[in-house]
Order: sequence, then C-alpha cells, then structure tokens
Amino acid sequence: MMKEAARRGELEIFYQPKVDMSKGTLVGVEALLRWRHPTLGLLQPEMFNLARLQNESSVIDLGHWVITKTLQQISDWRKAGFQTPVSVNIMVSELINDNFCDWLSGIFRHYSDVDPSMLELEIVESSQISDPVSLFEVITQCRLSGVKFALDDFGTGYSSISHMRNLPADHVKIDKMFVNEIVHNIQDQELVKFIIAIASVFERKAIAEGIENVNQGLMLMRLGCKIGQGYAIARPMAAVDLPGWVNEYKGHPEWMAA
Ligand code: G
Ligand code: MN
Repeated sequence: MMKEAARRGELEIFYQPKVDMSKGTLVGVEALLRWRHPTLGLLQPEMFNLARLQNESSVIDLGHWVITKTLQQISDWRKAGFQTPVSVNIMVSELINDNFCDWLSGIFRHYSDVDPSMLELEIVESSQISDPVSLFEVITQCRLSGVKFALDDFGTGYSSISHMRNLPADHVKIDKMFVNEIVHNIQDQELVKFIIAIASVFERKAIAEGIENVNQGLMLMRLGCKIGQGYAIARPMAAVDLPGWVNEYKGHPEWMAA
C-alpha cells in the first residue's frame, strides 16, 4: 500500500523546527512523513496506521525511504547554503533487522557530502524492545560513525527508565502528554522535572515536544528544559519553506527575556 503511494509520489516529508527557546535559535528539525492522499488530503502517520504494518518488510522499506530522502534533502539544502541537523523517527524493528548499520554506512557513502552527525534517529518508545542487547549493539555501532540518537516519547512506554539506563543516546524527548497541562498541573511539573534531572544524570539533553503556547514554553524553561518543538514555534512545513522560516524567526520575546 505504502509502496504504491511512494511510487506515485504521494509521500512527502515535512520538517518541524526545534529551537533553543532562550536564544531564539534553530537547533535542528524533525522529519515527519506525510501522505498526500488523492482524495483524503494530507495524512499524518497515525492516520494511515503504521502500527498495523509493524514487523512487515514494508516498515523497513518505508523507514529506509525516509532516511534516504532525508539525506538527499540535507545534501540539497547544503548546496543551497543551508545546514541543520535532521532527526528521523525509527522503530526498534527497523534497527534490529536487516543489517541496519551496514545499510546506513552504504547510504552515507552515496551521500558523501552529508556529515553523519547531521542525522539523528529518534527511537519511538512505543515500539517494543524484544532484544535490548542487540539494540544496544546496533546503536553503539551506528554512533561510531557520528550518527546521533534520541529516545522519543520518553515516559510513555513500558520500560523508559531501563532504556535511559541501557541505551546510549544524545537526546531525550519529553512527550507532549506531559507538556499539555504543564502550566497548571503540579504533578506534570514534577514529572517533567524528574525527566530533566534523570536525563542530565545520564548526560542526555532534554527536548520538549508539543509546545502549543508561550506559557508552556516558559514553564518548561523554568523547569530546566530550554529546547523545544511544537505549534507555538512552527508547524511541520515543506522543505522549500524551511530556510525562509529560519531566516525570519527571531525567537519569542517572552522566552528570550525569561
Ligand atoms: O512523537 P513525535 O515526535 O514523533 O511526534 C510528532 C508528531 O506530533 C507529528 O505528527 C507532529 O505533527 C505532531 N506535533 C508536532 N507539534 C505538535 C504540537 O504542538 N501539538 C500537537 N498536538 N501535535 C504536534
Ligand atoms: Mn519523534
């Protein structure tokens, strides 16, 4: 199903900025898959039920397609004088199948103008980790080439704390579930404080996602998280629009004054 959509050119990647809220600067973007469906319009992955495809080879093909497209995009942007790290969502099943690291080195040989540290893989926590040892090995091997890793949706899965302990990563993404009510909910504030503290002990940087208003950003900064992503900053946008957005973005005055 997705293969045909890809062949028909209906799959697109949108990019959502991540910024340092205190400085008003871009720190990277997240690549998000969208399906421009001929009759249903622009669909997000949740709407075309990626979970149902899990463990099928189509997930791997689709994952490979997204990473390949992303490297092509980084290369195109570079030629146009624009550079930023890009993160891609990846499921555990993609990482521990199919000689992932060998495949990734091959693709980097093809896009030899792209520095591996410009790519970050966000491990989606909801995907079950069946074999933590081999996952550790895959991450460790990929990181040797300079590729970065993030634990996505942190706190929503079955064994977040053990992932923090056992899996090497550069970033931890605070799930939007914990950001939604953060301005008024003291328990959520404490939870986020805990995530930031534990991330810092393990030397991983916290990134908050799903920031929809200025006050959520202010609260996150007060709790110690300066890097954020969400509609309050920008919606995911087409690749052509990103350099212009970055040029225009001056930061949120309320955040920069905090
Ligand atoms: O968990 P993950 O980082 O993959 O989530 C990204 C998804 O969240 C994307 O589909 C994106 O469109 C959506 N998203 C991004 N920012 C916001 C936001 O501020 N609010 C909500 N509700 N969704 C967001
Ligand atoms: Mn993500």
